[in-house]
Amino acid sequence: MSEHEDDRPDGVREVARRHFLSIGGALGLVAFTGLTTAHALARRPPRTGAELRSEAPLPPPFQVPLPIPPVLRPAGTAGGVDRYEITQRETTAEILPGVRTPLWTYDGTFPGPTIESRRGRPVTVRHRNELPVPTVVHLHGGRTPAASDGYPTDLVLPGGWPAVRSGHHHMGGMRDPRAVETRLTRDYTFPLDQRPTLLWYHDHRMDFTAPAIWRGLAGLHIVRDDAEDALGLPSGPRELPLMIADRAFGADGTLTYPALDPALRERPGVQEPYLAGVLGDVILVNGAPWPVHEVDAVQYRLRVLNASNARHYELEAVTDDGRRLDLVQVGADQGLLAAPVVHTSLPIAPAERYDLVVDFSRVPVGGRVRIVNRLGSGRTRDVMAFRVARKAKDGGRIPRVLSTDLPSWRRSDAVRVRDLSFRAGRMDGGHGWLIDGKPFDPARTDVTTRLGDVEVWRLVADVHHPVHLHLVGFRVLSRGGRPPLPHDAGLKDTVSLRPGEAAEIITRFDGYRGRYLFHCHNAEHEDMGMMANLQIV
Ligand SMILES: [Cu+2]
Repeated sequence: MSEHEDDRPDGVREVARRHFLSIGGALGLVAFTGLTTAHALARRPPRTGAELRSEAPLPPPFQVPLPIPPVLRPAGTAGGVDRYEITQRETTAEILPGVRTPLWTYDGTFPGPTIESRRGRPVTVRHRNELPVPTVVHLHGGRTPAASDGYPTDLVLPGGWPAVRSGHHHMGGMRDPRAVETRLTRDYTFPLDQRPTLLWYHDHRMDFTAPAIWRGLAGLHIVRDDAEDALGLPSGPRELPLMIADRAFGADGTLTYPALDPALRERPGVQEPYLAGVLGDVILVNGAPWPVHEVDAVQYRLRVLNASNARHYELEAVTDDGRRLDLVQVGADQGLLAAPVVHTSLPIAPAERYDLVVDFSRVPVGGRVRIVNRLGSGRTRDVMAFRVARKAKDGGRIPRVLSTDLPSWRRSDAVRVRDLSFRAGRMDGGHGWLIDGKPFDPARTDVTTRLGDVEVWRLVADVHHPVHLHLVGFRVLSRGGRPPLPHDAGLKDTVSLRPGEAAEIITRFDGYRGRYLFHCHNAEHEDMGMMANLQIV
C-alpha cells in the first residue's frame, strides 16, 4: 500500500500514470503464481466460482409464489429507541415443494425477518445464539459504532462453547486480543443516522461467513425517512424487497456446500474446485425457487439485493414477446440517486443493492414478465417472473429529482490516495485471496485514517471482486481509467471490480472512530483471507 499526501490535481495525475503501470504488474503476478485464475482471467469469464449440482428434483420455474419476509415487531420501545429480539436457531423449511431443508435462521425464517426503521431513530437488536457454533451479526451498509459493527471475532458463543479468544487458534494460528466475546446473547445498537436505503444483516464470523450465510443467516433492514416517503414512489404492496441468492440441494433436501468441515466448527475453507467461489444451480428470491408474483398493470418499486455468495447477475425484465422493460434505477447501495437512471440490463454483484422502478402498464393482462440473468445458462438464466393480473390505477410516480443530499467529494478534497490490490496468492501454504499480498489478520492494522478525512482508493483486481467498505458510503470515480459506468451512480458501499480492472473510489471517513473492515464480498474470498482492517482514529 502506498500513501500519497499530495492533493494537487497534477500530483493525482502523476499517481494515475504510475498506477496504470501497476495494473500490468498485477496481471503479471497472477500469471506467475500459476493459479487457475490466470487462465480464467485470460478469458474474462462472466463468473468467478464453480457451480454445485443439485440432486433433489427441482420445480419448474414460476410456480412457487414469491414470499415476502415478515416485518419484525419491536419487543418494546423506550426513550425513542425501538428494541428488537432475534433468536438464531436451526429449523427446517419447505424451499423446494414437498422437501424439507434444514437451515440456520434468524427467528426461524429464511430470509430472516425484515426490520423497518426510520432515519435517525435508533434501534437495538438483541441476538440470541441457539446455533451450534459462534456467530456475529453485521448490518451491511449500516453507519454503526464499531462495538456493534459485527467484527468477525466479536463472537456470540453458544452455551458450552469454549472461549475462542483465549483458547482456540484461528486459521494460521491468529488470535485477536481485542475480540469482545459474549455468551448466548449480544445487544447490537444501530443509530441509523444515515440516508434511507435497503440494508441487510448477515453473519460475519471469522473464517465461516460464507457457509453461515449459505445456510440461511441473512435478512433485510430497510431505513426510510419523510423526504423519501414524500417522493411518491410506488409503495405498500407495490414495493417489493427481492433478495436473490443461489443455492444447491442434496437428494434429501439439505443445502449442499463444499465445506472442508461440514460442522463449520474448526477447519475453515472449501474444497479445491470451489476456491474461487461457490455457486448454486437453484435461484432463490426471498427464499423461494424461481418464484412468481402477481402484479397490477402499474409501476412497482423493486428493492433488489444480491445475497449470493459468489454469483453475479445481469438482470433484465423480459416480456412474453421478447421486449425488455426499462429498469429505472432510483437508488443504489446507500440510497436515492440524484436523478433516475434508465437501464435495460443491470449487473449486480454479491452484496450490491439496486432500487428500481419497473412499469408493467404496457404488459397485457395475463401476460408475464420474466426477470432473467444474462450471465446465467440453462436454469440459472431464470430468476423470477411477474404475472400481470389486472389493470389498475397507478398511484406511483418517479420524480425527476430524487435527492439533493448526495456527497460531492472531489479529487482535490482527498488528503490521501491509496493503492490496494485484490488478488489470488499463497496463504498458509495453500490457496488464498489477498489484499496487497496479505491475508486477513485481525491483529494487524492495514489502513489507518483520521475521522473526517477524504481519501481516494485505487482498487485493482485479478478476477471479479466486489469490494465492500464498512461504515462509509463512497462514490465511484473511475473504472479502467474511464468515467464510471451508468450503474455506478449514486452512493455505494460495494463496488464490483471486474477481471483485470482497476477502479477508483472516493469517500469521507466520518461517523465513528474505531476498528472497521473492508473486504471482498465474494463470501468465499472473504473467508479465505480477502479482508483487511480499517482503523479510524
Ligand atoms: Cu473477491
